Amino acid sequence: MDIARNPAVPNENIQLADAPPEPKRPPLIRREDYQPFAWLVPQTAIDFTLGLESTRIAAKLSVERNPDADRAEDIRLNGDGLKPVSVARDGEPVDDWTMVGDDLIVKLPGDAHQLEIVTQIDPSANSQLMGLYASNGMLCTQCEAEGFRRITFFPDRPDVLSTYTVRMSGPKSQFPILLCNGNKVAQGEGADGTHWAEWHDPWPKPSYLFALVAGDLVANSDTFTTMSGREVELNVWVRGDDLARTDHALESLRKSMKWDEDVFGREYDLDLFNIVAVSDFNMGAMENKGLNVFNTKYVLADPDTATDADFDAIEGVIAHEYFHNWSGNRITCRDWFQLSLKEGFTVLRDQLFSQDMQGEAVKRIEDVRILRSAQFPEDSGPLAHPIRPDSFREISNFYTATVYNKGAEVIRMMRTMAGPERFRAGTDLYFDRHDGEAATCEDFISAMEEGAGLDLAQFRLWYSQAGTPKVEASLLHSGDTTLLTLTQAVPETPGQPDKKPMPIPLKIALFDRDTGEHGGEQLLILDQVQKGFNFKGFDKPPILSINRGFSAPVTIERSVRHEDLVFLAARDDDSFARYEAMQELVVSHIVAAAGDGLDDAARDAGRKAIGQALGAILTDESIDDLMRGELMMLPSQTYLMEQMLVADPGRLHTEREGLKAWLGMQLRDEFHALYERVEQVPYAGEGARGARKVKTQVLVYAAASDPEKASQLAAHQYAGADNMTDRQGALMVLAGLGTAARTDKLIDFYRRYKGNDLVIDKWFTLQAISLHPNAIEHVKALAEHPDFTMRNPNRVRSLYMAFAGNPHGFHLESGEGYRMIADVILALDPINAQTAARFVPALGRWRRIEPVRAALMRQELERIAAADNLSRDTFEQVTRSLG
Ligand code: B3K
Ligand code: ZN
Repeated sequence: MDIARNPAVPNENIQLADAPPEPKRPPLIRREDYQPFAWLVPQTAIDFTLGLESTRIAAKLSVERNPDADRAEDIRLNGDGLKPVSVARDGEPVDDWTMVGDDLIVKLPGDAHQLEIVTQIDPSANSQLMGLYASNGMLCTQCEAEGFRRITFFPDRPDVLSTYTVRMSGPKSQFPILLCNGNKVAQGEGADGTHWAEWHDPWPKPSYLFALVAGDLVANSDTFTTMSGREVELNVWVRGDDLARTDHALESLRKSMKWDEDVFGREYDLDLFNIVAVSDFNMGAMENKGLNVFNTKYVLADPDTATDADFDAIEGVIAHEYFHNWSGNRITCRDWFQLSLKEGFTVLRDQLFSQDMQGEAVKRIEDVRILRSAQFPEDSGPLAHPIRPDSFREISNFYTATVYNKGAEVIRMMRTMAGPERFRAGTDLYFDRHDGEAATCEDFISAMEEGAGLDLAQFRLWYSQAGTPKVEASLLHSGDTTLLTLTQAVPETPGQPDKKPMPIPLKIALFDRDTGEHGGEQLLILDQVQKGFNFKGFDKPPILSINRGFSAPVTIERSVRHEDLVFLAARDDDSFARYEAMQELVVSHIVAAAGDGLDDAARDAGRKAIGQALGAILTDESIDDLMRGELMMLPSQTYLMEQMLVADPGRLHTEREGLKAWLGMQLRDEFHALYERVEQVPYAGEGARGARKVKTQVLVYAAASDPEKASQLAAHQYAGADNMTDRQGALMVLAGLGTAARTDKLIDFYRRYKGNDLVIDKWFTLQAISLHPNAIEHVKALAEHPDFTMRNPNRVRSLYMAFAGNPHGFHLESGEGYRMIADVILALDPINAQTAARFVPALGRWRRIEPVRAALMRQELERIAAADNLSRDTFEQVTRSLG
């Protein structure tokens, strides 16, 4: 119907005529609109003439009609900010091309053609760090998702696979090392001090996996012999000064290659695997075929400059990118809506790897902590989306915890239901069936159904429905029978008001109250809104341990007695469930205290139960210190806020700190004894990592209960530290205190590490996340520090992302924290839109915050929305956040 004549909208015409012009909205791209591309591009040959300020790109595309697509008389090649210097078709220059927006349209009358397109770009002016850009005198690329179109005109979509041959030339003194995907097939010297190299990648790939690096780099090298006996050369390329900090990365790569052969049967498929570390990078790393590009943060480590957590993160990210060689590169995504096909699956693969390397129990707890602090808030806020989204304006906004981490949980549930062996049969079938293809999530699910023997008909809802399901569990005991009733509800999310029940696999155990034993773990599948399960043989109501191992990414709601949680926190044989019981005990207490409030007796009872559970943990000889350190951590304020429909960050902070102080006092002797024991463990001694974790946790409690004592202890730990974990832990605690040692040690740390960017990032972060009452003033001052720059994403994140994650500073009642982050978004948007947009979700949580602060947050979002020339990235996030 013609909308202007719609009688239901009488003033439509007038409004349209009088209204100011609509701001230009970037188009919405929909999953259901997918069409295969009209042309295939079997071969691509590119010649790069490299220069920091000017790089010339001559691309040759052989194209032929795609028999599976509608016929087209022209080809649309994506561009972003490019102008063609020249266009030739079948060897003849042509001028019958046109531009539609940023894209180049060239007429193609026949069934197969050769296109030659020349472009010229200035990498040094590329502050977005997408496409080809300059970083510290070197050139590197980032093409996922849509960066290749900033280099040359191309069908820049993941379902167009091409075989690439690349020639690159440039001044040898400036770019002694020339790297690209695949294998180097030729090299030589040119005129005037230039040199060149030619690279060929035999594996057809989408443009987002293209990579090129040119610079003055040195390598830490090794070899790996694959399961079929092929020798692969491995290199970790860095700047000269960083070479000594690359052993761990190289070793992690070797471990990953071996593990993927052993556990998933996947062998590497080139003779060369290169990793390059760059210091200006929008994210962690990138899995380009045979040439992974990494943020230095996930490559460089030694005990003096990297914490235990940094070492683990490096191992995990190296593994993640390496595993993409199969889950992402050999089998890629048909379109960007399928992103979780490669990301969710690869996160699961890296999590399983790290579980094998670092220990299953602690790794699982860490992964759940990340899911809860990053993904649960996403799922319950204005940016909620299913792991396979239905639409987007800017794909960069969908590299989210939902697509990655919830995506991994969804595949993990398949593994839980099938068991590891049948799961492996499913992944074998998937890899076999779709090798060399651009596949869909549906392809993965079908292979899993067939290979693993699962019926996933209803399970597909996990791909299409957003929102974290809530499961209510209640126990009814009568005679010797216990009835467990499970009820699920999937909350409403933007665009999805009505949800269907999903299959939720829950591992449970029922503990006998008298013996403290359970008769075995069981897997229950809750696949209806409500289901009851009967258990016999209990004289007294048993104690329920539920969602063991976090078998489903849901929240569990139940009314449970303190004493049962104390029992589970001290006795559950599932480490995750033990951790969970401790969390539940604390969460229920703080949420009640910060919500309706508690009277003195209730507060006392709650604290005592927590103190009893924590006391048992501090002295339990049956657990190692790594696990003890996990169990000692109180739930983060972000997670606590997530537990309340509307949270008052100030009250939560006060309650959480109050509890910490109380526990610190109450368990002073136990903490002291523990510290004395772990302090003796030398850096490389047995259990040393656990010892370091526990040490800093003790300081955290001491800081809340006895700041003077904590300051002395932390200063002592800092001064005596022979490693970054102890030094950073001590400085973190000091940064929150108002003592003289704070200033001393911050100055010392800066002097000691001046010039080491990654460590100076830590120095910024420790101050930005601190509990110090003047944290915001410190951040303001740090923004003026000569080492601060808006042009380096690591530095921006180290200061401002850290501050946005500091609830105590960000949620200042005055709204100053919100204003600061909004100012950052506006200032950063023209420089680096991807990084700017990543700050928006912090403000987007306004609906879940008490009304005074919520209004201030919304006001800042509106201020951003009103700005001219917002990037597509920020525009999309801000408009969705305003709702
Ligand atoms: N695939 C890349 C992420 C690309 C992000 C683009 N905005 C790294 C990874 O997930 O392994
Ligand atoms: Zn990935």
